[in-house]
Formats: sequence, C-alpha cells, structure tokens
Amino acid sequence: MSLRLYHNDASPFVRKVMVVLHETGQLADVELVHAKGSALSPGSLPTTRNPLGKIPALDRPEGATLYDSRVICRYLDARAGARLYPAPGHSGEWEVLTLEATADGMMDAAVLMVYETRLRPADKVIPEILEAQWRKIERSLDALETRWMSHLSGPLNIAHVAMGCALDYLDFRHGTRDWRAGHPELAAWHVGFTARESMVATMPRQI
Ligand code: 99T
Repeated sequence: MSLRLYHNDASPFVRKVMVVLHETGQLADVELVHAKGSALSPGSLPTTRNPLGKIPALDRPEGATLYDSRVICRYLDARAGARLYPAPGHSGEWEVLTLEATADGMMDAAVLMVYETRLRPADKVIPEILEAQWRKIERSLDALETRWMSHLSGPLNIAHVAMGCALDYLDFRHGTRDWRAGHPELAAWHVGFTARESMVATMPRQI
C-alpha cells in the first residue's frame, strides 16, 4: 500500500476520492486513516498534513501530501491513466470542470449548514444563514434540471462522480428538505447513478 488517505465515511469530499479509487482499480493501493473533528476541535483531522485541517488528504510516497478532493481525484486519475477528465482542448473540458465545481459548491453549502447547527449553541444559530446556504443548493438543482442534464450522460467523468456524491449527501444530512421536488430528471439520473457498485460501496455513514 503506497498511499494513505485521511478518511471519514460521512464526508462527501472523501467519498469522491473513494469512488475514483473504486472506479480506477486503485483501492488496494490505499490505507484508510480514520479522521474526525471540526474547525473548533480538530480531533484526529490531519492538521500537520493539511494546514487547512480538512479531509480528504492523501499521503503519497513521491512528494507532499495532497489536498483537496479536486487535486486528489485528478492525481488518482493521472496515476491510473483513467481519463475521468476530458483531455485538454477536448470538447466538454470546461463544462466537466464547471459541473464538478457546482457539485463541490453544493457540498460546501450543505456541510456549512451542518456546521452552523453543530458548532453553534442553539440560540446563536441564524436561520437566515441556513436558508441562504440552502438557496445556493436550490439554484444549483434548478440549473442542473434545466441546463445541465445532457452533461450527466455519456462515459463516466469526474463531474458525474461529484454530483452523485453531492446528491446523496443532501439525502444523508438534509433528507427532510426533499431536493427531488421540482427536479424529476435529476432525480431519475440519481437513481441510475447511485446503483453503481462504487457508489453502493461508499454510501455515507455516521461514525
Ligand atoms: O472544516 C473543518 O475543519 C473540517 N471539515 C472537513 O474536513 C470537511 C469534511 S466533510 N471537508 C471539507 O470541507 C473538504 C472541502 C475541500 N474543498 C475538498 O476536499 O474538496 C464533513 C461532512 C459531515 O460531517 O457531514
């Protein structure tokens, strides 16, 4: 095992990396190191490996620890020669990267909502902040449904992986909000995508 991944089953960003490891046949190369904590209380988060104190972070034999999920996924793709990213100059290159950024932004907003209630005393939680984060997610869902569905078909790419992880995370942490309402095409895509072996094997869990 030449790689070491700082990991938690609840993190959608770690899950992107895990799905890429599954899809590119590199699982056996990676040791998983459980990491848990928050900005207030870093616990076992790898603060000396990643000064931002976030996971995923990936130790590799040939150089510095890598973070964040976008860098790690790109590294793993290159390591396996897997082509989850269109070649530079190839059609769709910028759309794939923008769709991945949209999925990551949805995860950021959804995670911020979790931290807003987890890290603040109940009387200091500001509902308007929670709702403003959710509106980012809703606008993204609307954009996906109306403009981006054609980019979710075709051979597997990193944007598909990221979006599958983002939507499952909405179910995991914000299930009562019903992201599927008003987004039938995206919901149908999600049903098919989450049936992939790599997605079933990495469903988020609280530990
Ligand atoms: O913010 C902290 O101090 C700790 N948080 C994290 O490490 C989260 C875990 S998801 N990771 C990120 O926010 C990584 C974001 C980065 N841009 C990337 O890797 O792409 C925790 C989710 C949960 O507990 O529900």
